[in-house]
Order: sequence, then structure tokens, then C-alpha cells
Amino acid sequence: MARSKVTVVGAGNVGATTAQRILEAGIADVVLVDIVEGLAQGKGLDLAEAAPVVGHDAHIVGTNDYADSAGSDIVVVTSGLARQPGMSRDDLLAKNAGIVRSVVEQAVKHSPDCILIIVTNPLDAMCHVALAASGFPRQRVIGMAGVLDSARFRTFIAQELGVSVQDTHAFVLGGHGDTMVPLPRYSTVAGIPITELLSPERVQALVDRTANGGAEVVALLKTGSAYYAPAASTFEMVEAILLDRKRVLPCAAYLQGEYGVDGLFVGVPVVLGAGGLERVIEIKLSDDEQAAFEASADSVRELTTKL
Ligand code: NAI
Ligand code: 2OP
Repeated sequence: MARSKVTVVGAGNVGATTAQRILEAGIADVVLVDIVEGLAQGKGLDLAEAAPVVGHDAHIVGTNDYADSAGSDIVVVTSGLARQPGMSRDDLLAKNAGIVRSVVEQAVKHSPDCILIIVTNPLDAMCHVALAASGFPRQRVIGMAGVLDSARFRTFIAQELGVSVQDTHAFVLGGHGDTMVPLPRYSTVAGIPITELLSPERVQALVDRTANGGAEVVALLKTGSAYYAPAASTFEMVEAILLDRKRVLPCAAYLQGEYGVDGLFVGVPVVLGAGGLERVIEIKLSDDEQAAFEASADSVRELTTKL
């Protein structure tokens, strides 16, 4: 059976690390595309030369030409500018919208049946750009943010309680921004809500740290933003789709009435499988949670209006 094919656009930190994870899992051949001459080719060659040591047979091509990406099952879009210290995700809006639009137009020309996973920030707004530029149904345009935000929440819960990250589950809804909505009630350690295990003050501290998780890494790195956890999160979505795992993951999805929101990308739990976004899962929110979710949706709407 032929291996699946995944194109990763943007051979920067997130893109190249995502390519590495896909290759090392051996689940797809990867085409790495960048606009900078030689960058994707150089990283592609380097990744290919790691294969004998790692022991996988997946192929990697680095290129500036979308023709090489033809027939991809998934196209991951990471191209764009990353946040610098003091720069909000929203500052990136205009520049990255132009990049995402042109990348998606070129990619879907060669892979009309692909599933698009958008990573470029500001995430929810870039998903709108990709949906419009591709003309795809919502099942095939999905944004990566919730997996990352939940992973951060899980890390902090595990560190706080001295338990394995494996036994933590966390729920984060809303846009990928400062208004994201971590849901402590649905965040658990081996099924026990963290609200039973931690004081309200400690829960709030972890929630705040999660909402600022991206900025915390930017402030430390000073020259860019996080990429190991973002790449691992993107990989989890790629794997769920390629292996038709029906994983329930928080993703940016184009809502059509769910959670009382229509015509907007917002982070919600979805089922990811071979069909892409196969189902949106609606959970009952308390009045406070619904209000926070709506405030987060409003901030996404504000950005998309600027587009
Ligand atoms: P990076 O600067 O390391 O890589 C971006 C790459 O995109 C560069 O290699 C650049 O040459 C390339 N690029 C720019 N314009 C292009 C075009 N028109 N066509 C093809 N390639 C082009 O940045 P990094 O750290 O990889 O981040 C990438 C994006 O992902 C940023 O917008 C960042 O904010 C976002 N991000 C989103 C996350 C999320 O949770 N959704 C998490 C982490 C990053
Ligand atoms: C992050 O959350 C920058 O959105 C990126 O790390």
C-alpha cells in the first residue's frame, strides 16, 4: 500500500519539526515547501539523512514548487511570521492573511481533495482565510490550537499535582488568544475533576498560565515562539486523520450554529478521522462558561471583520 502524502508549508521551526515527527512515525511521505530558496531543500536533505539512523523509510522532499506537493492527503500550513516579544498574535493579521491566502490557493490547485490543517497565527482568523481561499467544506479546513493549549494546561496540572501527564486530561475552548477558555470542570486527573483536587486559587493560576502559555515561551526565547509542543500537537491531528482514529480533540472548527455561534472558526471538541472534521461535539456549558466562550468568539469575530 502506498504511503500517505503530507505537505507542510513553511520550513521554519513549527513546519520542520512537524515534518520530522511525521517522518519518524513513518506514517506518510512529506513534502516541505518554503518560499525561501534552499531552506526546505536543506532541511529536507538533513531530515532524509537522519532516516537511516532513526530507521524509517518515509520520503521527504524539500521544494519551492507546489507541483511537488500534488496529490497530498493533508496540507499543513505553518507559513508566515512568528510572534516576536511584545507583538500580539493579532499584529500578525494582515501580513499572514496574505501569505496564507496565496499558499492555500497554490496548494489546493495541486491537491484538490486534501484536508487543510492551519497553524499560522492569528489562528482562528487564518482558518477563515483558508476556508475562503480553498472553497472547501468545513470538514476539510481545521485549525490547530486547542490541542496545544490543552497540552499546556495538562503540563501545568501534572506539575502542580506531581502526577503523570498521561493521567491528565484538559479541556480548552474558544479562540487561540488571550480570551481562550480553559474549562477546569472538564479537566481531570484520571477522571477526577481538578476542581476536586486543587483550591480555586490554584486552579485559576493554572488557567491564567495556560491562557498566557504562548507568550511565556516567547518571552523566554526572545527570537521566536514555541515549536516543539505546537509541532507535537499538529502531528497528533495529522495522525488522527491519516489513521482514521476518530480522536476527540479540541480544534478550531467552522461553527454552523453549534454553541450558539454561526459562521465563525472557534475552538471546540471535534471528532477527527479520515473525513477530517467528522463531528462537532457539543457540551453543556454553565452560564459563566458560555459567557466566556461568547467573549472569546467575539474577539475572533472582531479580527475576521478586520480581514
Ligand atoms: P518560522 O519563522 O520559524 O517559520 C515560518 C516559515 O514560513 C519561514 O521559513 C518562512 O520562510 C516561511 N514562509 C513565509 N512566507 C511564506 C510563503 N509565502 N510561502 C511559503 N513559506 C513561507 O515560524 P514558526 O515558529 O514555524 O511559526 C509559524 C507560524 O505558526 C507563525 O504564524 C506562528 O505564530 C504560528 N504558530 C501557531 C501556533 C498555534 O497554536 N496555532 C503555535 C505555534 C506557532
Ligand atoms: C503559541 O501559542 C505562538 O500561538 C503560538 O505558542
